[in-house]
Amino acid sequence: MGGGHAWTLLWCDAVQRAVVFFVFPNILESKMASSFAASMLGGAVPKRIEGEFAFPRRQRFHPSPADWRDQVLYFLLVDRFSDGQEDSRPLLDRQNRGAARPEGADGQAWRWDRWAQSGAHRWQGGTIKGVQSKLGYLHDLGVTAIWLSPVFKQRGHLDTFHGYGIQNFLDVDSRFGTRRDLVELVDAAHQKDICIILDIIFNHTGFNWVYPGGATEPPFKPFPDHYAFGSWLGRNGEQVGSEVIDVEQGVWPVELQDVACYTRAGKGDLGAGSLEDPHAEHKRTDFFTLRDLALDNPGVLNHLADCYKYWIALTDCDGFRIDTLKHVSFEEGRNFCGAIKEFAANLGKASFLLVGEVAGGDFAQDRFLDVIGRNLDAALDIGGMRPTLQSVAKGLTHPQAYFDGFDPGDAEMGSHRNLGQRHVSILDDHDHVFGVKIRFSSEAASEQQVVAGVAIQLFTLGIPCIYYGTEQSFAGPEESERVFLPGWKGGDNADRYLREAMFGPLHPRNAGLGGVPPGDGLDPTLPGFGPFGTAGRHCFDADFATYRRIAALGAARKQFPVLRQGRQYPRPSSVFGLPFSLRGPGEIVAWSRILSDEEALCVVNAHGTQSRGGDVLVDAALNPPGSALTVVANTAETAAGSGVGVAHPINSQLAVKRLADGTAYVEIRSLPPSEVLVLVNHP
Ligand SMILES: [Ca+2]
Repeated sequence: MGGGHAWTLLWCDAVQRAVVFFVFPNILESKMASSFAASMLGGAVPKRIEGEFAFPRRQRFHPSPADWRDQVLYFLLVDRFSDGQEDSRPLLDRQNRGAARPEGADGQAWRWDRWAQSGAHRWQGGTIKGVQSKLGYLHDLGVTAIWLSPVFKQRGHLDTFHGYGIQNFLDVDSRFGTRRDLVELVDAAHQKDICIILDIIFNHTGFNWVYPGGATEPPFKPFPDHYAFGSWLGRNGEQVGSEVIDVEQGVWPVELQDVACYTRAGKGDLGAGSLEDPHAEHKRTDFFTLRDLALDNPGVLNHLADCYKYWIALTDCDGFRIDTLKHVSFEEGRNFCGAIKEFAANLGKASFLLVGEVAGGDFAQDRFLDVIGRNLDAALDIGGMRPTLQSVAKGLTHPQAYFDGFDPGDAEMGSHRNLGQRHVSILDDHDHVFGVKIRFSSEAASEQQVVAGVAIQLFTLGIPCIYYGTEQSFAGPEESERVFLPGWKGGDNADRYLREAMFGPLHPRNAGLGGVPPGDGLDPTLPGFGPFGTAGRHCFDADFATYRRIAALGAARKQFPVLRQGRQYPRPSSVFGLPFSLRGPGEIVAWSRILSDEEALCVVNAHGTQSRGGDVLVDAALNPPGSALTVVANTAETAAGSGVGVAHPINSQLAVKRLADGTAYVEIRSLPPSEVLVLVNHP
């Protein structure tokens, strides 16, 4: 086809779209979804994954990003992020939290046990439409990809707001919205150059059946022993026998109603057995009441892979975060990931992202990346490095401990981290598999200290992921109130405190079926699980200083490829003329990224309450005599709103100086606590 002809077609298409947009905006919207999506959304949710419909091939889908190192991920729990109704409630006044602790429906004063109960056991009301309403907020923060917690249909009678207990693998939970909502979210996100990553589970299903005698968590039976099947559960969790009749019973699609799909080994130890053993206890056990899938039985793995191909084809999403990957065998992991990658590639999504959650530490992450190879793009870096990153940013640990983690010859995960694209860096998340289950800011020296941690994520090797609420310095209730909180820093449901509802509902949904739409389903007897121990106030504050600091750092990262793709060099520094060295905890943490002839120097003050400075080494060859570095980001200036009186204001230059032996350095002075500087040699 000649170029001119193609151009004419393109031009006609553009004009047609413009006309359609102004005259019939809704038609354009539906045109943008694939024909597969249009046909799927026009009918009921499929009951079978095999044979009921045909998958699309080579249609026009959104291409995946060329290089995921360029992306900034944002992880949110759909139930806890936004309901899109923030206009109906005020922004939280952080200085006056008492005003956002209303008395209960019974006239009793605010009670911490009720707030905590709401957070542990109730859906709060966040929706997919709510996420869509915050795309502008996330875009301006610098987010380029959103990782949604699982959106698939859960059991109506259970309060699995986290989404990891699936009852129907082909439908969206009605508490989150509809399949159409998800398709529209992906489309709207793509229009803002934001990717969507879905969180998927193929190791287990929800609590959809019981063992014989109604047993829920019988003791583990080692391979090849297993239990007989008991009964499917019905709409209310009642036993309905061995046959599934309607869509609220048992599990869907139909293929998963074959009891041979389940390992049925009971409840074992999630850490027991060798990683290398496909029949190890940690691979065969149920996840408490969540039922382990027997992926080694013929057909089961294909059914699961097909369910998730359906979501790629339907929504045009850009990647998957794969839950509990450690609990499937290497071979099953490799086969599943290969099937997904090839399907996506055939739709034109050649770098569809697969990120694995491999619990159990750096060694396990490393092994899965090695064994699955190119079909597993990256692992979540949730082992030893997450607490190390936190501790370095707080000035409690020597930065060497962090940078050593990139050593290909020494550290587990080092050879993968050193590639920059094989790990997703995590400062906080919803689980904190290692470490105390409180957010970074809960025990920080200041509101802005979390920015030091995010800066290290954004500017060192890896794909950074920001956990929702980080940009608002979420910390839970003030210290004086924490003594009243059940499970704070340990005990039952301690992870609730990692999961505040950012949109600040006044009340949670009703428990069980009473909270399932239709109907508003709110429970007036409990407060909503709002941020900082409040209810009825949202916390989407784009003027908040932490948000603005992170946005400024994200903008610098977007502008300079060297900050995303450059090689990484920890930088020694010197004070008072002492020898250059990688300085200890609570001093400045400095490193350079180098790409071609460009050097970017990143400096973080790891001291939480005092200013810090030093002479920081830079590359002598890239910064010849007479040259200077230019400041391109200064979080202290961003927070103040002006460079007046701020050391090293944005666009100012620092001369590169030299020792007699030729060592090149710049003089960083008076960097305030937890603030960040970025300098480049080619602005
Ligand atoms: Ca398993």
